[in-house]
Amino acid sequence: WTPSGDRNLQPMSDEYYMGLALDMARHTQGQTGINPVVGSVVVRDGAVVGMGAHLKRGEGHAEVQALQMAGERAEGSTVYVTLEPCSHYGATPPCSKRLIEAGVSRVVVACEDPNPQVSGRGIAMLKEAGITVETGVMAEEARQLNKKFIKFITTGLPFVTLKTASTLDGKIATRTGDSKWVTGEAARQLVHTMRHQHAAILVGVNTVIADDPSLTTRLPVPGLSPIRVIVDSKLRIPDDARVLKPVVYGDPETILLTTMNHGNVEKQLLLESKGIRVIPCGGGERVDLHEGLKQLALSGISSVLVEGGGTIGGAFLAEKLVDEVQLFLAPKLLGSGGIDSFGFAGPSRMKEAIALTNLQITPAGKDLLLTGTPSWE
Ligand code: AOF
Ligand code: ZN
Repeated sequence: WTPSGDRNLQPMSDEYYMGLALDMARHTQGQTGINPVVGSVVVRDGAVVGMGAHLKRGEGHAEVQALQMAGERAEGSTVYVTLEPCSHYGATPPCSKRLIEAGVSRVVVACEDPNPQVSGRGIAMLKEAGITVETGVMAEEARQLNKKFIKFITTGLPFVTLKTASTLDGKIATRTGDSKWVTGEAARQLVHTMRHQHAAILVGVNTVIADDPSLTTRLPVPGLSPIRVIVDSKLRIPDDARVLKPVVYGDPETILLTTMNHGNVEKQLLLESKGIRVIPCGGGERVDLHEGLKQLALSGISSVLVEGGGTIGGAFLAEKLVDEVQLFLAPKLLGSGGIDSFGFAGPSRMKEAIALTNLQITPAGKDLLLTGTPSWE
């Protein structure tokens, strides 16, 4: 939600309070695991009496946190919530029940919960109890904010973001392979923010061999580092690669996606003895990426940031596995011979090109960030 004009002078309305709830949800992106991000605001007699967000899977839901702050003032209040209150017993009891018990008068909901365990039942429970329920207030913003959760809960696959940083002519490195740096500092900070907001980061083994990246989140303030996933069909990863070392302390959070016949059992055992998970995906020459994503989802990973190089990004596109692209474009030209950002065999006809919709262009320092949704019809 980007306010237009003076942020201090927004007319008070349902959108005004929902905007605050959405802001709280937005700022917790990356920390709720497979759960959605949710914010809630309790308003009584024209004043905010409670605010809350769902902070972590297993902990209190947003409405419960907000109601707790409101205490007895929740009675007769209006509660704003960015996602339909739940109706099921999960890690916590149903929020709809809690709202009914608190005696609230009105509940304003941005969008329905796509979780099949809820989907409409929470709203129905509230209505049955005589509470006025309004839905669809800032629904599009709310759905956009939870696009990763929506994909995961409805398909059983993680949301896949493909990120690249290239020159205007689509090159990620020069003809000699030099790639430091394509984009500037502002763009690189946004990349680290993207890492914080994804459960896993994925690269091909060639990137590990060429650059030995650590794939951690590094920002001026501490951020959450994603689980590192390396696609390595023949287990060629160097033993001393940085991605095999722990992020801070404790178990290294690294997963290798490989093939059934990688032909290197000794290496697999060595990696596993270091706490690295090795998951065979398919019996072919290359890792079956669809199977890989399924395996990651089964491990509780609801979003994956694919960060290079050109071969892996191209493979994800060729397999139609990408939900969103984040393309950083540096105002530079490298000419022929450089490495392409998307190494897939292109189509022969222009009408078969992968079209991007929902295009957004944002300046990122001296560079541009172009966001789009590939249409796979
Ligand atoms: C809400 N408010 O703040 C959130 C909701 O395992 P649990 O108990 O945390 O339940 C997770 C499910 O609850 C999740 O898949 C989604 O359907 C809903 N999340 N619901 O009313 C919240 N985080
Ligand atoms: Zn709930």
